Amino acid sequence: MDQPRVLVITGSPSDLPKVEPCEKMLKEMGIAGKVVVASAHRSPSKVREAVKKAEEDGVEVIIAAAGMSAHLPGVVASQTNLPVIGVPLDGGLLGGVDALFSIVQMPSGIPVAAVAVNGATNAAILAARILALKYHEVAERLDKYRQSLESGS
Ligand code: RP5
Repeated sequence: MDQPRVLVITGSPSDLPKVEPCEKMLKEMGIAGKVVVASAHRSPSKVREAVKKAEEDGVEVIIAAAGMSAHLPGVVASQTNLPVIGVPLDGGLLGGVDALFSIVQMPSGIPVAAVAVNGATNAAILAARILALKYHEVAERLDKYRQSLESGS
């Protein structure tokens, strides 16, 4: 069966606990989310390989999370036409504002959709909203999720 797929790429093993809510929400939405650790600065060739493999595997949205000087989402977006959602992570002296500005301030031509600092859950929901345009089951799960927010459950 044609399953919706997302690549979650993050800059360091130290980011993984902050990325977990994203994995959880993707699962709730019935989306396959593969997590890869690769740094735009320390392992750029691994980033390139992960993006290429994602395209080959039929991934339709990429979520890229990083802290500090967070170039990862922008670098990923420079290598693909897939929509990229950037998640700024806190850590370091500037508490995530550094990562937020790094992700949001993309030059014209290479967009990255940004969520809040540590907004991993919203990144997954935004990915689900994109995939819901094609996958009816994801749209149904999103409806159910919004209803659960309204009813407070
Ligand atoms: C960024 O630098 C990573 O995304 C991480 O948030 C931050 C610190 O990385 P480590 O020094 O903990 O590996 O590239």
